[in-house]
Amino acid sequence: MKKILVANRGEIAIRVMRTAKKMGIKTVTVYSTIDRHSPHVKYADEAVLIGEAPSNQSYLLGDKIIEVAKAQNADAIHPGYGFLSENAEFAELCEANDIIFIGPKSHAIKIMGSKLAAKDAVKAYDIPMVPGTAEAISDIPEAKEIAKKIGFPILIKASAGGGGKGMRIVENESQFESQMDRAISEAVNAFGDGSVFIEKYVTSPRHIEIQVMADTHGNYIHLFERECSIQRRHQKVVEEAPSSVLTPKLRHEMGEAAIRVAKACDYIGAGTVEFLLDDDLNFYFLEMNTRLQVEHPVSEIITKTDLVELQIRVARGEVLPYTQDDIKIHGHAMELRVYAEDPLNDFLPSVGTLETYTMPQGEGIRVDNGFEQGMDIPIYYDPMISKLITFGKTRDEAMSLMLEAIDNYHIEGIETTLPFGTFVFEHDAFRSGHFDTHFVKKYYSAEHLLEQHKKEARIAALIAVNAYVKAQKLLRVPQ
Ligand code: MV4
Repeated sequence: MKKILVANRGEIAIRVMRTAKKMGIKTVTVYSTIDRHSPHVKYADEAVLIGEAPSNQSYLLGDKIIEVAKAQNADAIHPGYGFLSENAEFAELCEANDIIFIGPKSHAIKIMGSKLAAKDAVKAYDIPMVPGTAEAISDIPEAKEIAKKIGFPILIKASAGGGGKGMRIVENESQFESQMDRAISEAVNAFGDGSVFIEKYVTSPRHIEIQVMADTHGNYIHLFERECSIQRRHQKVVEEAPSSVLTPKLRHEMGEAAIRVAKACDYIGAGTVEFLLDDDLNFYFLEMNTRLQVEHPVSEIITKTDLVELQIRVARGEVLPYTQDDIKIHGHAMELRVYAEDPLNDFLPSVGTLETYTMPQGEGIRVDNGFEQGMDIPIYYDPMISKLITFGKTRDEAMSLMLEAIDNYHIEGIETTLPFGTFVFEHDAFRSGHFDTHFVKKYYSAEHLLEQHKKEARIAALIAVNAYVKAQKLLRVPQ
């Protein structure tokens, strides 16, 4: 593999190219008109303009990207996350054109893209599942009987849904029919597939996911867990590894279960198996993400691996260079997603120019970044600017470093989620590890940040008064 085309933008495009360069592989990337001056374009050995700003006229144009790959003699395509990364047809298109798709086979992408197909695929693999229906609901009265047996509240989920889309909680029996009708029509409208199923609603779960890696020779390993419970509206904001709640035994069991899920779909490459963990530390399989995830760096840090390098090596047909026993946990890593969003204004996208943009650096700090000072944040794409990652020997160390790093991250011109990060990393519930997926809803409001601002303003005022008094004293020195 001499040249890789990176079909993405921003921080992840740069992240992938960093490893390709390290491995002596040439890089080519694609870009839209609005990304003309983006760092990912400058960072690549070659860059090709593929279209206008909207993703469906650029980064989602599979045919065009294949054309570019052929014209530039790329041997492989890395899709990053989002865009074409979980598009089974694109993976097939690559193969049909003799280009290696750095990811799993389309077969695995297809299965895991449907929650019901995923449940069906893993059913012979002894994977713990939330009690519920295994097939699309066709008979509503029958489904209601099942719901009654499971016990309310229950959750209706769309098979084609994802990221929390197409879910409905049903609190009691009387709402069952109306919620079912709504869920089905929503699923038809949003996904063109009205298949829904029901599950017992786990009321205050933690979201724990396991990183897995598989090669083309039948070897599978897991790289432990990431705790991703701190999210708002299904958008993760803070992730960490390892989780502060898993025991070594539970960690082992979840790792083994994740590997079985990967085996169930003949997985190849880097993947993530998502689980819910309830109050009694029971875990249940949710879904598998068939891509490299945003939060992969925390796993890389604690396992001392380079997941992009492993993806590339596996894609070249190499045997995984590690067996399970080689993978150990070293220290603790935290990640904060830095979004161009205003935490004081319901996290609405904050557009504008990065008037000031300087990143923290030093021991225990990694920033996976896609922007630079003077650039505008385009409205066309995900508003994530960068990921701030810190690590230390202990969880406490990683958290202290994070607070310090946030203070040393200087962004002016737009609002960001950095102050929200301070709120999370100072919060007792987060610091003590006693939190679940309801953390943000339960504890956060804009008033908390305003309080924080007020405290800082008070301190600034005190410092100013102090300096003034000192200066006055100097001036009044007797002649
Ligand atoms: C659940 C659940 C509770 N019970 N399933 C949300 C996204 C999708 N991947 C699955 N999700 C959930 N499924 C049952 N049976 C709660 C959630 C959920 C959630 C899961 C992980 C992280 C954050 C979440 C926030 C709200 C709900």
